[in-house]
Amino acid sequence: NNHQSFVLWFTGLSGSGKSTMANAVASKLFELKARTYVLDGDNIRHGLNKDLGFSDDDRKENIRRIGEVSKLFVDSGQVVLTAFISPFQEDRDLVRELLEDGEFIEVFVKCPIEACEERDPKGLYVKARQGIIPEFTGISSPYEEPSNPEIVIETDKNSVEECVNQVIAYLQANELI
Ligand code: GGZ
Repeated sequence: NNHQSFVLWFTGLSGSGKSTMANAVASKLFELKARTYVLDGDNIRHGLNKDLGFSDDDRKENIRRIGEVSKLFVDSGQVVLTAFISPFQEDRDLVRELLEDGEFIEVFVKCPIEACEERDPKGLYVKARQGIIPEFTGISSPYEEPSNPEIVIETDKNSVEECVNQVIAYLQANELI
């Protein structure tokens, strides 16, 4: 174990590739002997945050709790990778402020909504367009693009491997791993 503790905070639309990227980067970091943990909807929204929905207030509280949990993992010496839409700049900034300087690495998973909607792996965009799912990010609920992210990966232009390499290169250049 010869690495810093930090959070890679992946933010982007539904279907942009946040979970795919967080897991792919975690695998690479595991090979590099880093201790990693991925927080995503599966282990947070189904457990700790199962009382929360998708109103603006609930999303805010979702991100606040995830920020606090991330801080605990960082305190325990881990590399945390989070994969949540986290649509509001203010909420992402609050997590940044919770952590020490340099511990919060905002990764904008940039992918045009047209491409996300084309992928629609769970059929959610179709349901959102039909109004069956209300307050859907990018359709009927806002997504605020990061104003100053540490890393931007473009999942419609580059392969998963290329995007992973981009993140790893950032971490090495900043002597975090
Ligand atoms: C956005 C929704 C919604 C609404 C359910 N809006 O693509 P997915 O399915 O697997 O990821 C989305 C996930 C978003 O949860 P987050 O915790 O990341 O959101 S936030 O950070 O805004 O709190 C999507 C599914 O939940 N989902 N309803 N209305 N995404």
